[in-house]
Amino acid sequence: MAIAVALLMICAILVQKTSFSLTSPACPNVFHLMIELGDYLVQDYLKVYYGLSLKQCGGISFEISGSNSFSYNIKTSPSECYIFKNRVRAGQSGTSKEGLVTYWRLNEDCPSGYTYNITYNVCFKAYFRNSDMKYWSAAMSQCEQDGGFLYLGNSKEKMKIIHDLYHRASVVDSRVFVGASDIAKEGEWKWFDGSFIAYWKPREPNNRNNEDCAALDLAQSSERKILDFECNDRQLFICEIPVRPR
Ligand SMILES: [Ca+2]
Ligand SMILES: [Ca+2]
Repeated sequence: MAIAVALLMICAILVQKTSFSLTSPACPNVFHLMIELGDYLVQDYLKVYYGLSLKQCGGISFEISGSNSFSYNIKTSPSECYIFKNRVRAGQSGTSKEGLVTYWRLNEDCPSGYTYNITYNVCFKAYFRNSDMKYWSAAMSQCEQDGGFLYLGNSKEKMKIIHDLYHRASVVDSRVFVGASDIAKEGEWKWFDGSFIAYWKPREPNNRNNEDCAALDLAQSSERKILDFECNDRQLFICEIPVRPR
């Protein structure tokens, strides 16, 4: 226990928002990305602690072998700290719990097969071969296994990177799965981090035959290329992994 307390003292959590603002680098090896998870508590947490500070919660997550994300709730009293083994993201099923914010520990480098993008500080991999085609949930699992998630296409500029990737590859289908769904609640479309989809391909989403998973139609030249698609259709996909700031 004495060792655990000592670690908590020296190892402050660093929180990285999508704007890449950082807190003081007291523990430069441990960076976290803030995920606005929202109002669902994913139930398969390893442990819950009460009354810890955010930094202490991050410190405990760091100490527990295999944990790489945690959720923190300041609306409860005392505050609640949920430690997860796997990445937690929006769209997973859970019980209603207001005010949860989730943090992911960031990888240091891109895994093999991934390409680093300096603008967004993420690694990308396009699974664009015929044999890569997967159902949406299997595609998400592949990305999580790699250390990230399905592509987060929440800005027009970022979409351009994918467009360029697509035009360099010879692919069998222009539609690729990305990291948004309305599985948790029909019609409520969220990216993995809890942000809403801001623009769609014309006449989408239409929920035809109950479509709950997002895809990009890369044959569309405008940025309005997101459509809702059947989750149980095999498609190409793109993964991204956020990494520690350089
Ligand atoms: Ca739907
Ligand atoms: Ca559709």
